[in-house]
Amino acid sequence: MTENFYIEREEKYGAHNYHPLPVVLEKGKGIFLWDVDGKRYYDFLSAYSAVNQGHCHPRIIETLNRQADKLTLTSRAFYNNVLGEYEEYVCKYFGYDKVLPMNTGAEADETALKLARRWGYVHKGIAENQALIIVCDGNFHGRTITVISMSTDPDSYKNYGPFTPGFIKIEYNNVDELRKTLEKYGKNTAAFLVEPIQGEAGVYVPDDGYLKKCYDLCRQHNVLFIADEVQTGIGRTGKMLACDHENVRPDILILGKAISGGVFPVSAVLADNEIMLTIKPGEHGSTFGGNPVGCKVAIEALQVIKDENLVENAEKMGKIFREQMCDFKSKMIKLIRGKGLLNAAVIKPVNGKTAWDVCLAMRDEGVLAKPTHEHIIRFAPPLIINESELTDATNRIKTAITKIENSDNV
Ligand code: IF1
Repeated sequence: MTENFYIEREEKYGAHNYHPLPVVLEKGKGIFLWDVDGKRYYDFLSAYSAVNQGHCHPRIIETLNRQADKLTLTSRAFYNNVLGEYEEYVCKYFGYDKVLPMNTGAEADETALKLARRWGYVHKGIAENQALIIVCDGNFHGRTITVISMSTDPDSYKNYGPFTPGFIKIEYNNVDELRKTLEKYGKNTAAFLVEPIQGEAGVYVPDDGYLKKCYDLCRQHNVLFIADEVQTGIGRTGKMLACDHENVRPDILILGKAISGGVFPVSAVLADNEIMLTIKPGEHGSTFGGNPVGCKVAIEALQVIKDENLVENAEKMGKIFREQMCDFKSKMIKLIRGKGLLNAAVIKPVNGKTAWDVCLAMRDEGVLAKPTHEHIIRFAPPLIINESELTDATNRIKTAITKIENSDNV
């Protein structure tokens, strides 16, 4: 089978809701992926930061297989012998009273919004149906109707209305606007929801101190601080949580992606009792949420992060990556930014070649990454990458860019 066969079959039978880079993958191991022709690539996307532990991590896969052989799903109609083990593990791991297990990031965000509104009515005393949630321009929290109701990106929301009301959108990385908004609407505001680094916006890192100042403002106004760490959490930015960079402990913590090492859809919402116990039996849930396979996989994936010191490695390798990329003199690279191993290059088109062309050239050199917003390329390898691998990969990235800059076809 040629690559085109696979691509055309997807085109023919699959919805056209993505525009993948033309490469057809069939195998992954650690930091590497292989295509159907056996060509090897460095994975510099990690399935959007889900595969932090590396592809098909042997410990996680063994755990998956062992549990899959025994019990996969009970639903929450009954107890099982795994869910509680996971709940205790994840609560102690992140330091919260309770966890609410879901499957995808968007579902976890929805859950956090419900919890915040519920808390606003039950504990803060907001009048019925008046609760507000403050969100940031450029946010990305997923694809459901309520979640896209928070979006400021037309690609996400256009022609999907009518939208869920109750959101106030303010500028990201603008403490003053949050202060003014809280002064005006604080009484009816249940929560402020924020990504510690905006991923979809192009790995947009806010100023130092931003999260802490926002957190303090939320405290002053009795407003919950919710962190969406679906992409930034679990070591990606060089701390266990990106909020740890500023010693902020979110009132509600949203996790997904790497909590299972990219092996199984697992997401989680963590909070303390005052918030979590506002939801009573029958008032929220999911058939697959907290299933035994996902729970066992998540325990193992989280334990791998600690056992292999991946948080420290992400911090160290991230510094080296940014140094190596910043040393590289290129007309196309306007800026390198990021934290830990969540980084991006802002690309200036040269010879009519855009970020997409750079990603194609990188693919040809054996490195896979994906552009976002036409002029930004995200670089997010698995956190298990070592220095010599990183250096080899960045050299390939540089070769790709140099080839594009030297090509004269417009
Ligand atoms: C796609 C970006 C990454 C997320 C945050 C919740 C979710 C996501 C902070 C929802 C999902 C994804 C999904 C993905 C592209 C992607 C992404 F470019 F949009 F920003 F990772 F970089 N909160 N992010 O980043 O999680 O429901 O998908 O499990 O293909 O749409 P989900």
